[in-house]
Amino acid sequence: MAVSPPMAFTERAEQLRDEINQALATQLRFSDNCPAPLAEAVRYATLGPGKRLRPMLVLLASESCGGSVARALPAAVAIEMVHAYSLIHDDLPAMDDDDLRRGRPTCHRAFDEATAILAGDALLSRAFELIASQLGPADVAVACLSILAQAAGAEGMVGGQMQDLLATATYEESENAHCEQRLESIHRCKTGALFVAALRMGGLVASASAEELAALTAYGENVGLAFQIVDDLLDVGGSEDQMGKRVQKDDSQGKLTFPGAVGVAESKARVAALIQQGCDALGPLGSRADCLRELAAYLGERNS
Ligand code: GRG
Repeated sequence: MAVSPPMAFTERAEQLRDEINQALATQLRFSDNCPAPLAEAVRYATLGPGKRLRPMLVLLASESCGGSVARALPAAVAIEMVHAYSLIHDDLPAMDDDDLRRGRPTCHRAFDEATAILAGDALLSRAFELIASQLGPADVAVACLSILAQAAGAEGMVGGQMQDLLATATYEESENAHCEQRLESIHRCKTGALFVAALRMGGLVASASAEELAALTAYGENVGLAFQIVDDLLDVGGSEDQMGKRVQKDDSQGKLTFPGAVGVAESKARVAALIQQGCDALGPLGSRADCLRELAAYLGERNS
């Protein structure tokens, strides 16, 4: 029997994105107990055009450890819900005060501020409800709940956001020597924690060994930081059309960024090194992790 060639990465990514989008839409159907404007705001903010990177990381991590997409899907959908909540809250006037997200008005602009806050809250709760009710077996579900809660909470994403607010409020040129360390810490919590959680949940669903989980974690730490440095670079050099959000905001808000701290050329060099280290870490997973390697390369070169 003829063996078909491996599916090109972009084709595979498209296929996974379709599956994620379908599952997200299904999981965001609410009963009549949910007020209609709240359901509408949740669906507006979540189902809009996003890259779906975090759920894709869950699914590819699972596959790279021999697991199936179907079993990992609840964890994938849950982490995208947490991500969507973070974007809604990050855009609020009390945070980044943004009007544009994914090329459309932000949730609080399309609805109102109170509805946007509640939409974020509802998404966060729905994420945990989904894992608890649809991921099995029970010990894996409990482990995933714990991983996601830690990554999203005060010592992860929410803590990173707080660190970011504090750094912006106190940042002065004279503190440059400490900038890099502070930046890495902010990025590892604010963005990196969810990347690592995605990979570890994917591994756990596929009954990964300790060695495989360590490989996925190291990949997530390196690629997560690279992703955020690219985000900083795109804020300097990208366009609003490409990014679907306002650019050149970091500098005008006095934010601590990698290009600001080490320059554009050094930031690009760090991205390349981190992507390489991330891919090298995948050694124990062999060729089953090729899609994760290709995803890392894409993340290093993305322009949106
Ligand atoms: C306010 C609870 C709370 C958390 C805020 C993660 C975060 C913390 C805020 C997100 C805002 C932001 C610009 C973070 C930095 C990089 C990032 C996470 C960008 C958006 O992620 P993408 O590019 O977005 O994966 P899409 O739209 O493709 O899903």
